[in-house]
Amino acid sequence: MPANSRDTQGPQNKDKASLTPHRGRAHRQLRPGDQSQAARSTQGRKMRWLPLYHALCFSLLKALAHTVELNNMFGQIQSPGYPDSYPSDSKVTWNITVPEGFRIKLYFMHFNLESSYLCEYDYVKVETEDQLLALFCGSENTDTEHTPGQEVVLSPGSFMSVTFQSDFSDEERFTGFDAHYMAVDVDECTEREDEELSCDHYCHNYIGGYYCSCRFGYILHTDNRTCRVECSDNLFTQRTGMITSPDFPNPYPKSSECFYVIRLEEGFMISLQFEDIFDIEDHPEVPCPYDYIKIKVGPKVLGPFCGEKAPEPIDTQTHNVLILFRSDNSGENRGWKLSYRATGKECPVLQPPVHGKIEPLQAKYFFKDQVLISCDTGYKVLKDNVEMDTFQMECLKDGTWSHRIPTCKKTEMDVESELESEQVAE
Ligand SMILES: [Ca+2]
Ligand SMILES: [Ca+2]
Ligand SMILES: [Ca+2]
Repeated sequence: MPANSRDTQGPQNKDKASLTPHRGRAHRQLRPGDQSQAARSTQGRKMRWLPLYHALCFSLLKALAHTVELNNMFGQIQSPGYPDSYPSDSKVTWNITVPEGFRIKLYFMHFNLESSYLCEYDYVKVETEDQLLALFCGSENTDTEHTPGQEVVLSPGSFMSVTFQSDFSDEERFTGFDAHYMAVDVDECTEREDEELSCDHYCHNYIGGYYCSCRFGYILHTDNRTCRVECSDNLFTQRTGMITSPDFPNPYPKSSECFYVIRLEEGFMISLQFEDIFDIEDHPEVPCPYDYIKIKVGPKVLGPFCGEKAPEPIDTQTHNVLILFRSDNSGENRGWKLSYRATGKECPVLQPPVHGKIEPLQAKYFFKDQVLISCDTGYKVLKDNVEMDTFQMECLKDGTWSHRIPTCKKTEMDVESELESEQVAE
């Protein structure tokens, strides 16, 4: 504190000229249009009062230094004694606090303080908890000292502290200041630079706050900022299919947790193949800390997968696959696309029975494939001593056929008619 540091230096040092010989008064003498000649003529008077000053110094300072807490949405701040000249050795701090979502606007209608190099003597200081916003002194702007003029001081947050300090003397009469403050709305929608606080889709400003909303089809996350999608319930039961991240190939939604289940009958085995476009937010050192895909295959979990290189094709060897895709609350990445295919075990190649045929005729048969055995004209399918026109067989999950292949037997009627024709021939 400038006042206190000077107080400890003893009365003989109280003369302003001797306090800061290198930059204070000396600097002043170098400035054109300076009033140091007049100042020097008053020094003798100042010196005579120094012992009295010394005696009264601390008690006076204590009596005049105080803090005022202000919590209104607007108000007025004036130097002590305003509009009369302010007293020496006076220090007042006004702590202005407005509600969250507001900032404080401060401006001056009148300003007349003693001028000094870098405002060492009398000044008005505007600051936040950790930041100096403005330092004013004098009655006109110079290269090193500033008066507020028409300037408006805005606090970045909802707190501002204004301190008025006068030193132990004045070279003439100064009338102090008259300032006004008011709470003004923070437009969070246009001023937010921090991505962590800005709205994902739409931002709505109002006096004292703001809120976010989402595009059609999205749900506002409980963070009240990001927009997620409902994607926890995707079931695939076809033998082949295509799965993508939501909105693919546009950037996938934030703060979402998607589940995709591929569920087929036991005996099928699912293989997965990622497409070329693969873009999931990653980190150069930590494996997939933000967004990732995990694939649950039986008791095993594959992944997490992220980055720009798609995973190799995956042969899961199971008929149940769960895919989890998770995104965090930031970033723009295009996502992923995969195709899956379910295949069963292969059954042995079938030889058609003599005088019979197999439909459909394929080079290979797999689980769930069905064939129909039928016989040539004049023959019937004989299976377990039962004659029939056709017989159906199926390739089972373990890679065997449901039945042994039947035979084709000449029909009774045809045997008789054959005999008859033989007799006719004789
Ligand atoms: Ca002064
Ligand atoms: Ca606002
Ligand atoms: Ca992300």
